[in-house]
Amino acid sequence: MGATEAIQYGANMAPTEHQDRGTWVNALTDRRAFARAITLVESTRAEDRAEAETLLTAVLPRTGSAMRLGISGAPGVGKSTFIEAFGLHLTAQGKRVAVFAIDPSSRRGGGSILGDKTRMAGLAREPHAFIRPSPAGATAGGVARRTRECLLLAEAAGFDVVIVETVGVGQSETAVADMTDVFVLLAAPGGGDDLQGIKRGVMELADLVLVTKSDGDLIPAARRATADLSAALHLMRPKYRDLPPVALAVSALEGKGIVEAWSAMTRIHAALAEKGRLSSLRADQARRWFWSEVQALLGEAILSDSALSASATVLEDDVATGVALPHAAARKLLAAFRGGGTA
Ligand SMILES: Nc1nc2c(ncn2[C@@H]2O[C@H](COP(=O)(O)OP(=O)(O)OP(=O)(O)O)[C@@H](O)[C@H]2O)c(=O)[nH]1
Ligand SMILES: [Mg+2]
Repeated sequence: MGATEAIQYGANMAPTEHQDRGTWVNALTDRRAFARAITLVESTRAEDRAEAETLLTAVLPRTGSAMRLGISGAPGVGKSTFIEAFGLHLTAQGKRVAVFAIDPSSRRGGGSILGDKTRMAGLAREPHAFIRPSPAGATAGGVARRTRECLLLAEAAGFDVVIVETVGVGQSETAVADMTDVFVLLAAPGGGDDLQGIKRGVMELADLVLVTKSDGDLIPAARRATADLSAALHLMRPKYRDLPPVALAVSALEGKGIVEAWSAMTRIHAALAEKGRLSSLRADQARRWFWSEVQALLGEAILSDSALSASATVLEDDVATGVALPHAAARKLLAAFRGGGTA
């Protein structure tokens, strides 16, 4: 079973003449075929890209039905452990859950697959769950581009909830918030008055804040953190006036607050869907995605041309040394790009 056939089945498209229905039926639950489709989308090889694009374009009409959740938080806050407990809660309700990760930091290297699969061992074994760790060594922007596409594939393959997890590094939170419907921020108990070190800009992205590890000795600290964060959220201008973000305490270890967290998320999602805000949010996200692809492709086109990339290097140096104005240098490069020559 090839990746393309698996997704075509997921998209309920009519099988072509040479494929029998039995093969297609197996494909829906064939995780390996789905995994291969994801690998195809993540591939950086030019010929794979062409096939991936054909596949994605074919499934596009079948996308959009999942709840897209972003989950973020500092290293060690308990993201993986929470997603494991949360994901198992959802699969127990018969929901299909896909988890993707964006980790722009290099701290994991090649160990990421093993690390996350071990942390989410129960969920990884679930037939209704699919976990894909972040590809190692990629930049946040590069990973985010492909993760958006993986999210669409997962929807076409019938996943009900798609989770995109990110560690709070660089611009990854913004990237994840910009591809999901509901953005959930995880905060650690304790950490004093500095609100667990959460950047204000990140707090403003949150639709819901969950204070993790609310168990055992950490209960009082978690309670304080929840109260502090609630107060801080109260002072901020909410993204949606009728949906002010709240802070809830959870314990993935003891399974506490998981049901409440899920109901908070579904409440937010339903309220967005009801008033047509979800479709306009997604439309805005797609527009921004388009423009970031335009920028990325322009950059790639310039760098792949030896004369242009040589000009770019010279201009970059001029800009760095203060000889040239960045805007003027960029304009020069673009003129060369249009003319097909050096700047
Ligand atoms: N007491 C308690 N410890 C927890 C809980 N959830 C996670 N932990 C512990 O916190 C540590 C980090 O948990 P992870 O789930 O790996 O955290 P993470 O945010 O995924 O970490 P990174 O992927 O490295 O950013 C582990 O030692 C967990 O056992 C919880 O609910 N209660
Ligand atoms: Mg983790």
